[in-house]
Amino acid sequence: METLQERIKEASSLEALEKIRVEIFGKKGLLAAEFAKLKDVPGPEKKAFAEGLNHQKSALQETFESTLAALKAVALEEQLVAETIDVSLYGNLGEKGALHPVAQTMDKIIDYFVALNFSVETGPLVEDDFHNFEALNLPKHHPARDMQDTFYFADGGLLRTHTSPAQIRTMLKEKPPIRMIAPGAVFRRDYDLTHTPMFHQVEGLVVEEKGKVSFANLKAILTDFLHHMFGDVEVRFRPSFFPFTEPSAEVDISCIFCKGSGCRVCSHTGWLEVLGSGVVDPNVFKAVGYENVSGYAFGLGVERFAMLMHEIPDLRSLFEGDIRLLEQFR
Ligand code: 2U9
Repeated sequence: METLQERIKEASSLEALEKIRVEIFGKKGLLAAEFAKLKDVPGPEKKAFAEGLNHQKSALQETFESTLAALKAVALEEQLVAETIDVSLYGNLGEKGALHPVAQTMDKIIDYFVALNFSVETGPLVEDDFHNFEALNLPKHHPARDMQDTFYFADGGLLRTHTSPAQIRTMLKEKPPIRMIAPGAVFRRDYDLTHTPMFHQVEGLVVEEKGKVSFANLKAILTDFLHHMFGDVEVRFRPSFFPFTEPSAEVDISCIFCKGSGCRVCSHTGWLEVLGSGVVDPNVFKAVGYENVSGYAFGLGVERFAMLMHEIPDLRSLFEGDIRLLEQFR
């Protein structure tokens, strides 16, 4: 029986102890077998035999209980260590946000011109007739001033239809030379697949002493700029007309989707129109009091650039705030 005491004490886990319990105290266990012998013990010895057995049984039970308590304490300690919560650890930080694709595109455009020492100028969104139209060689009855295109306020003020008034304000405030870009929101009464009532432009303006800059400089800088934005593309200049530039050109790149062989995006022409540009019309310089200067200017729609760079088919999806679209630009 001494060895049974030891076996109980040496149980290394609750499972091991349970096995020993069944072995000793179970219905078919060692104690039950000992008690069964009682019936064969001769009458006079029965009492002493039973007392001896009961004594051993309670001694074994006592050892069992204390061992059980000790093993339970160890198990609890192990569980507590395993389940410890370290409150100093970082929690789940969630997912990182990102700039909106229009902001990312705007930054890439601005980075190019800042590297070439252009200043970045801004102006008010609510403008007046002079800065938005008159000074840009868009006289009183020019069709671009139509109520169809422009948001007017009751007092004659308006939401700027391009960022050009920022160039006018800069020229009125500073002397040449000017090397500037004007990024920002503009407003037009338009809404379909490729037009929203608010969109973003970046316009550029360079003004130097007369004769120092020409269409050749414009062509060189815009070609390099389009390579910065779209990589290895063909660039072509097409004659066009803008009231504020003369001569004027629209600038195309070879279609970035079909590489110029013709597809739906480029209407099977192989070319995508991406910029307007030209040599600044003398009437614009006259309006701001500049004399003996030459200059060139250009303009682009940022959303159109973002759509082409990321193959976004519907302009309106850029303004819906759908997280599934935005998640793709992290
Ligand atoms: C001044 C003088 C000239 C800016 C220019 C364009 C051509 C042009 C469009 C591109 C797509 C507008 O966003 S868009 O719809 N812009 O084609 N912009 S020349 O010319 C200026 C600006 C300011 C003082």
